[in-house]
Amino acid sequence: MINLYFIGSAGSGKSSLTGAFLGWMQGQGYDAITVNLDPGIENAPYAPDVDIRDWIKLKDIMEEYSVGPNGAQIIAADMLALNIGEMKEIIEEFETEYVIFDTPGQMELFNLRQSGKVLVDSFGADRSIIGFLYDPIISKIPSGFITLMLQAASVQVRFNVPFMGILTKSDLLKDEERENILKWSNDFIELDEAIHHEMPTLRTQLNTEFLSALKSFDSGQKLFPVSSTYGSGMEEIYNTVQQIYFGGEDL
Ligand SMILES: Nc1nc2c(ncn2[C@@H]2O[C@H](COP(=O)(O)OP(=O)(O)O)[C@@H](O)[C@H]2O)c(=O)[nH]1
Ligand SMILES: [Mg+2]
Repeated sequence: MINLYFIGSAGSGKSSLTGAFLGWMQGQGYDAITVNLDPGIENAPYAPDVDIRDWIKLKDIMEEYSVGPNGAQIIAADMLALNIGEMKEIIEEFETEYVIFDTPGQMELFNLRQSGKVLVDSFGADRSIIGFLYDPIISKIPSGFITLMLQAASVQVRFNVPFMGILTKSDLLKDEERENILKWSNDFIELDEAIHHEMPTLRTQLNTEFLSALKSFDSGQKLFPVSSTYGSGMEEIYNTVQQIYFGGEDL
């Protein structure tokens, strides 16, 4: 069983990609289930097979602890750890090959709080892969792209599992914008030029050494453009996972 986690900033397209990738998997005749870990999800674009909302309801937390929606999200993130055992049992009953995890809307609730790490480890870090989502609107500006690379590196350090970078909503980008982003992800010298073009008087040491060190992470490797709206790029996600865990063999 493979656990695939989609992690990314709020609105980067995690839930949409969960639905689109599931749809693609099913279309190919592959067996997969989805797990929603976001207690605050609204209008989920897929029907989760396992849903954190069966255990944790933001409304209940807000009433019980007299907190607003943001406070409730934090408490909910910590409560996640309490339900891991039960959730794991239910997931195992499905006897499926692929479990696709949609993570909380606010990335730091999964990345920084202990429960996210505990969850990934409990479900088997050795059978996991993280798909880190690059929001296209942030990515098309060099400083935004570098910021996301830093976040991706932090996620990689945190979870210590195989990693792939995914450029979401690529249909929103002009061809030139998409090509630039992919170029930066492949070539830190291009990225160095781009950031100096954007900010001629940089106050930080975002030099080629820094960028090349950042690129040496798995998280600094090739990006895969996808569109959940058009269903493009799904096969590349699947192939990358297969490559990492089965040396490219099909299921
Ligand atoms: N054009 C376009 N919009 C998308 C795509 N994927 C997601 N969106 C939109 O981006 C917004 C945020 O998506 P969502 O999946 O909820 O992001 P999440 O917060 O990371 O789960 C929603 O309005 C989606 O309809 C895509 O591939 N193309
Ligand atoms: Mg979501």
